[in-house]
Amino acid sequence: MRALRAAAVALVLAGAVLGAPGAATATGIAGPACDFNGDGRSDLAVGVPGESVGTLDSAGAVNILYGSAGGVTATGNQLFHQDSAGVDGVAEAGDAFGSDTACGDFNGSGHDELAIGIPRATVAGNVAAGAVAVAFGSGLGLSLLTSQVVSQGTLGVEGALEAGDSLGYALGTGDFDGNGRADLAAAAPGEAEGGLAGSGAVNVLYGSVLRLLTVNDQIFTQNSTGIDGVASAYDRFGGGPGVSTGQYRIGYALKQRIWTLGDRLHIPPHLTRGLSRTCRVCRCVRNRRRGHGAC
Ligand SMILES: [Ca+2]
Ligand SMILES: [Ca+2]
Ligand SMILES: [Ca+2]
Ligand SMILES: [Ca+2]
Repeated sequence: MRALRAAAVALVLAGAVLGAPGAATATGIAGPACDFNGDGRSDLAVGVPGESVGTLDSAGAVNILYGSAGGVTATGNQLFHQDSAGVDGVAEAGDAFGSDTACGDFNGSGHDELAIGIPRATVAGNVAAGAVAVAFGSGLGLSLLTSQVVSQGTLGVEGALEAGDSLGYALGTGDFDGNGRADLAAAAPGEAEGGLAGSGAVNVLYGSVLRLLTVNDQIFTQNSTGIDGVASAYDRFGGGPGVSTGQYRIGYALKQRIWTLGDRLHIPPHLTRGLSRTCRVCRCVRNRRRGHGAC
């Protein structure tokens, strides 16, 4: 059973379950299956991880646009960030709220919820440990007044809270146990499985009548029992391509071996031998501007 669940997680995170109810690709745009207000029309959530909140650069935000008879409309649109009323935690520069989003009806209410990745959030002093905020759907649209924020520091959630985990870097949803309520897969590609820096992990949390459960959840790495592959340092299991991490947009191809921690860009020395640190960062930015999406 665990192996089957892991396979489902990988498919959703790869954006391969297109068209499944509530599923969203790992692009930072949740849609088209999301219906937050239950009116039968899909709604759109657009992550803006580089958005400034006040003077806080790249604290991040999400724009919510609703469907109408004429298509997507600005009427009733919403803007969420971590300082919005009802959201646990506070916005901080570089949090990258909205780096990825995914929707699903976690509580079976008939209104989809929106999960929002905050991969660079500092949690209990752990820089870029990351978290996921959930805004709940209602007849009036998404509401943060009953929002839920989960991290690896949340009581019951699998995995140790550590700096650089980057939980929420990529999100996926699906009904993994087939009980009619959507479940959430949240990648933590910076997880250090068995001390292997950046080998990566995926947390899976299940829906319930009220909200996502923080018990009976799971965590998968390439070293999990029955999982093919072997966890190695910087594998970045769960780190899909083309997802913003705030200041840098880096294609996390498997084995690319480049990752971010806090506000710094880390590149293993053997990849950059002979280059100054400035050159390494410039090369990264230049490649991004050329549309390579990678350093
Ligand atoms: Ca709708
Ligand atoms: Ca719901
Ligand atoms: Ca961890
Ligand atoms: Ca379920």
